[in-house]
Amino acid sequence: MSLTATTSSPRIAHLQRETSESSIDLTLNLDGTGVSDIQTSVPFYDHLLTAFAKHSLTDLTVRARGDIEIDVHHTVEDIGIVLGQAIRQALGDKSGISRYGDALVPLDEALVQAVVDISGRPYLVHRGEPAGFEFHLIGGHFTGSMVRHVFEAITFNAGLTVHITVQGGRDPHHIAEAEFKAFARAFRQAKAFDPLVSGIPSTKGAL
Ligand SMILES: [Mn+2]
Repeated sequence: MSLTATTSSPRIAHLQRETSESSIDLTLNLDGTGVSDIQTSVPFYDHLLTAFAKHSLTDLTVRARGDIEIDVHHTVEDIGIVLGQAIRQALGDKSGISRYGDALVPLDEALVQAVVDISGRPYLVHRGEPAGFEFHLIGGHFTGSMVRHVFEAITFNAGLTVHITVQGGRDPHHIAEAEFKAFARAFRQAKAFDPLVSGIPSTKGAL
């Protein structure tokens, strides 16, 4: 059994994306310590991505500008797309990883479960946000509906199967933050190298 394939190349990605709606520069290291430097021009999103980096032990640098004078939507979604693409690229062939992860994370009254499968098959099941959550402007600028939209963007572009279930919660800030923390913790497990795994953890031989 050889483990060399699992650590042969650094799991790092640097992507730039420029459109008429946003300009994004993102660097990610899946084997980091959770250090982040995030300036998206959307303050609450900076908060969420900082939490993701910290709790997934992913080093993450993001510089983004966008047409936030219209709405934060384009900038927030586009960063989700680039983050997903960077995750997929950095994961490489997925040799030696655990593949699955799950977490149940509270933030005061909010409680969120996240389950991640680094499957290569994009699928998001997202449920349980309380009625009206999608219309709330968190911090006065971040629309609640964008939380699911970001997970759609990450999941579809990274090739992950993700189930996120909000089990309880009242405060929109708590709920959104707990969703990102739960996803981060589950992803941390899934991307981690498992010393008992040799090669790609799939009966198909590919993920
Ligand atoms: Mn959209």
